[in-house]
Amino acid sequence: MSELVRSSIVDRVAVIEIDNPPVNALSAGVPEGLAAAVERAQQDASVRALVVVGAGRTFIAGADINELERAAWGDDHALPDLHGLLQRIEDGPKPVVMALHGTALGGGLEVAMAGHYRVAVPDARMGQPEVNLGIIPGAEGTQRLTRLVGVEKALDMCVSGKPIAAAEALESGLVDRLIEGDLRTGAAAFAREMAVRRGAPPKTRERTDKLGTAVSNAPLYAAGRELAAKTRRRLEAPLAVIGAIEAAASLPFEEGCRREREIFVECVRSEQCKALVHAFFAERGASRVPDVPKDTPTRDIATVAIVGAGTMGAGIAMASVNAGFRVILIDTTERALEAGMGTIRHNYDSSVKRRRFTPEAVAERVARIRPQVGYGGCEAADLVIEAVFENMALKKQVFAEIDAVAKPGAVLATNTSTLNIDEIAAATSRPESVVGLHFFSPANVMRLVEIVRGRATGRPVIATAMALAKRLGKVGVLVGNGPGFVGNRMMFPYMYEAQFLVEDGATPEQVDRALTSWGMAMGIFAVDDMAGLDVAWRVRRELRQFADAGGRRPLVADRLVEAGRLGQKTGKGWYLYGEDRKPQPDREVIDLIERAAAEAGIHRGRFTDEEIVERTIYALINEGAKILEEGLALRAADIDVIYMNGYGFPAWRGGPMFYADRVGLPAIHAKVAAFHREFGDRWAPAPLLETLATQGKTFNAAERGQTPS
Ligand code: T1G
Repeated sequence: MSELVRSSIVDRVAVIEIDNPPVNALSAGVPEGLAAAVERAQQDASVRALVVVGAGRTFIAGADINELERAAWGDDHALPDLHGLLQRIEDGPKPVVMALHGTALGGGLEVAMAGHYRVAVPDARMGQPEVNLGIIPGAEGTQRLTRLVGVEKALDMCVSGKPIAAAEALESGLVDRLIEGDLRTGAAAFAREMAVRRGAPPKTRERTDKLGTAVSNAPLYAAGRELAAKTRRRLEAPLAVIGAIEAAASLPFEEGCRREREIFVECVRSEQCKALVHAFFAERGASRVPDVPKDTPTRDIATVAIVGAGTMGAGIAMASVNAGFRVILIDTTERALEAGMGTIRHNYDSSVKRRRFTPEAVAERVARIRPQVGYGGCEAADLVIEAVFENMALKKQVFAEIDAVAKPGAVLATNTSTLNIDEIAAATSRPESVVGLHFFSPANVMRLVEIVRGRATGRPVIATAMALAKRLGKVGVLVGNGPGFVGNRMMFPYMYEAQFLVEDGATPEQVDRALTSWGMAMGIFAVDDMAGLDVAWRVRRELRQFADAGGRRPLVADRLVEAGRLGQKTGKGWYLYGEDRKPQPDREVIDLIERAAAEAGIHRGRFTDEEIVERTIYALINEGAKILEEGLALRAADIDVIYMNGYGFPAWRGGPMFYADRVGLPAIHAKVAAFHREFGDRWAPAPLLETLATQGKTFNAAERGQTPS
């Protein structure tokens, strides 16, 4: 018998334990082992009831996504098919109790729903997250969930993909009882209770009481579609899953299952599934650093000092207290501190309004932030994060001050988004303790943290930064120390190309619309306005961008800054902003663009959306290829993770490098080479792009796996 599934009999209850670390996924061997164990227990005369439980930290977290990935790329043998297992569980004469802890997700929840009863510990969570992988539940989940919780709740869970808490599962009928104390003991006791009930144990598939009628369900489907269109823009699976739920409510079980299967298989083969599965593994792969193994010792962090109470510092303070840390928030004046604490309170107030936090939880968090002028008490901090203005001289001064007060062993981090970490580290006596932690704004919301490795950054410091990102609920991606690191370095050519397009005849609005309809969360001009035009302006100076007079310089951005149009914060930038903060096109800007173009003798033309997307997105890809070649990113997938989590790149396109792979590098290269001929050196194809295109390879298969320098 497979060791993936173990059985024991305790007081006439067979306890079947699935043991497939780390998350008990239904990898090959698990469904077979489970089916055999169930069969044996059903036939064993000494057994009266069955309990199925997960070993380790969780119940089954779903089908094995490695197998799903193979299926997505065309291997039909890898398509999960759990029908036989589910039928065997449900049809047995003795009650089967599914005992849930950790997360019962996807195929895990589907297995659980085939059981006759479900019990759970109070902190267990259950969900059908398949839509996040571009698919729908593929093991009769849409059919059984709809029967257990009704159409409305099933729609909500399957469209959002969000798991629900055990208490909610109990209330909605997904779970029959919560078990306080030891799960196995409680589940076995429950199973014995159920074993003495008369008649065959209840089969989920035979339930019809919550299915509603065509008339009562119609508005629910309509609302589901509206929700999917609004919250899961451009994703196919959340819409597709509604079709499967409709089938559950309107067709006999077997027919509904067939319909679900058809939709499931169609989704598995989709482009979006490939991209989203890539995104799943890319995110988890990002924490692997070849020369910093998982067992590298990390430094303990309990207290975080943050220097600078501006928007960034305030956001980082919130992320830190949300993760349970104590925070010392430092600035040079009481006024700056008051403003920072004001931002924090304002943000938390809106979380309370949205019911994300209770007022008590917020009060407790705010109380863990100690605002103060100066570094007093800073020697208690395990981690100091500098979040001051993006100016090298200032950062050096702050680091010298931090160095003088921080305790030995403290991690010293800079939140610079573009500047040289080594130069900053050199202002201290301990460059091995210095690392970049490039948070994205708003730092309490955005998931990405670029972890910047300086020349001297120690391995334990990198391991600590990686662990910290995870503790903050963020994705940390290690990047090398080059101007703009990875994300911003790629963004500049993308942003400037958009500005050139505007000088050449497009409008900011047209460019932004082309990008958002292609899938970007925001257009680049709206992004620039949100960040503040002065940010890029300062970077242009600090990094001496365009110091080389040979290249094409953007003509408009500096003039907007000089005119005081700094973006949203001044009510105008590329766009005009009213109370609602929605960007409105501004004739003044168009006039300015037209004047600048005329003065420079630029002939203005028209562009299709496709041309706009190629000029901007291909600029991103070409720069990504250079970064990869220079070793500033460890792998193409890391660049994808950065763009999907920090720059609003659509996950269903898998990130810029994955997208390029899917378009085909020969086609991308040909276009970049054509732009090179047309526009000159800024479009010189990255040598890596050229090589891979010629060899018929892809970025993601050609991972370099070397340490960023
Ligand atoms: N298959 C394979 N590997 C998985 C996995 C899975 N389902 N889930 C997690 N892992 C690996 C992950 O790659 C990582 O590996 C390690 O486990 C820890 O994960 C038929 C077809 C369960 C909440 O979508 O949401 O069922 O990097 O770092 O933060 O309808 O993992 O260490 O080598 O994320 O504690 C549906 C996906 C599948 C659940 C744990 N299920 N997983 O979070 O750890 S499709 C899902 C998660 C399906 C059916 C369909 C989370 C987690 P490594 P981690 P974590």
